[in-house]
Amino acid sequence: MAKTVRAHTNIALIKYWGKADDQLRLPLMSSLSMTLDQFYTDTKIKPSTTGNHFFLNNVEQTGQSAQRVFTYLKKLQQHFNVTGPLSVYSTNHVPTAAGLASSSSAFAALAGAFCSYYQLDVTRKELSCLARLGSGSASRSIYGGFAVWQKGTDNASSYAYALDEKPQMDLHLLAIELNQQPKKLSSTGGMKQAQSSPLFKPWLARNEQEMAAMIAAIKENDFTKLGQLAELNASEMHAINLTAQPGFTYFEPDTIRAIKLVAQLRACGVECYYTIDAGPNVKVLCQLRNVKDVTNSFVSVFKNAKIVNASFGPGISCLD
Ligand code: 2P0
Repeated sequence: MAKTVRAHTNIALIKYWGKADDQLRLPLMSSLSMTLDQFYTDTKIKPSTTGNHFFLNNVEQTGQSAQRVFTYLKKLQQHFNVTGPLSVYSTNHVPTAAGLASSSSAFAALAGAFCSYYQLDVTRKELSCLARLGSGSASRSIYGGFAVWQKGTDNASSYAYALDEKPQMDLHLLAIELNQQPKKLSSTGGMKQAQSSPLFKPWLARNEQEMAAMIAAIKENDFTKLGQLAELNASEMHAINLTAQPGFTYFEPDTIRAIKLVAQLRACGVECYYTIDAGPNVKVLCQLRNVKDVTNSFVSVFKNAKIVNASFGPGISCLD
């Protein structure tokens, strides 16, 4: 019996922002993420007699998002030499209020649901590779806590592994929704364009060093180091976008205001750091004792901002 599979969203603290192979979604750099408890996708696959279907939150999808799912299913079917039309039922528990992208949890859950449907016995390492083929960041959503996606050199060697699934670190991520507009440039498009920046190669050359420093910060349970490294890495990624040829940015005026607010809070002794993905919204890293102060400060500056307090989430699981 096919099962419903749940995968949680992850946020990269060391970012994946460039592909070495578009088809296989092999990254140019290794990355490291925190899986979140608050945001997840549940997916189940059932047989179909009328071609492929994709239902998201009970609404049948057409157009690009459905096409991406069908292309991915075809790729997996070819890989495992199986056939047949499928109906995919997904529920996204990623509140639009959080402004978080959901492709990491979506493709991890879909890879898991596919394996459950065809009763394929795969390891988590293999599942991570399969999820990667749908969306790079999905490779990391197989695991809870902190996950590392080692870039690898081919389909078999580019997968994520669990660095620490039950971290002891006091770490919260406040997802601050400043802007609900859909982004104009996809991640796939943005990371391609970014490679034209003169800063891209030097950043790539620093990847190993940044990964090692972040892994050390996690092993030493050093929140300050983790926050500093995450903020620097995110700033580097966005500086690369600005200096691409032609340059672009995902920032909106409120993004800059949020960055300044984080700096002000720190100057006042409220330790917090930001990380920003391929969109205008900001995620703030802090410890439990500062969650209230950070939240209140953001609410007072951004009257309409929605804020979700997340911490470590679990790895992929079957629900029924
Ligand atoms: C990350 N992001 O490491 C980076 C940081 C956004 C900024 O992975 O093209 O949806 O499907 O492999 O995984 C978002 O990109 O990209 C992403 P594709 P994906 O989380």
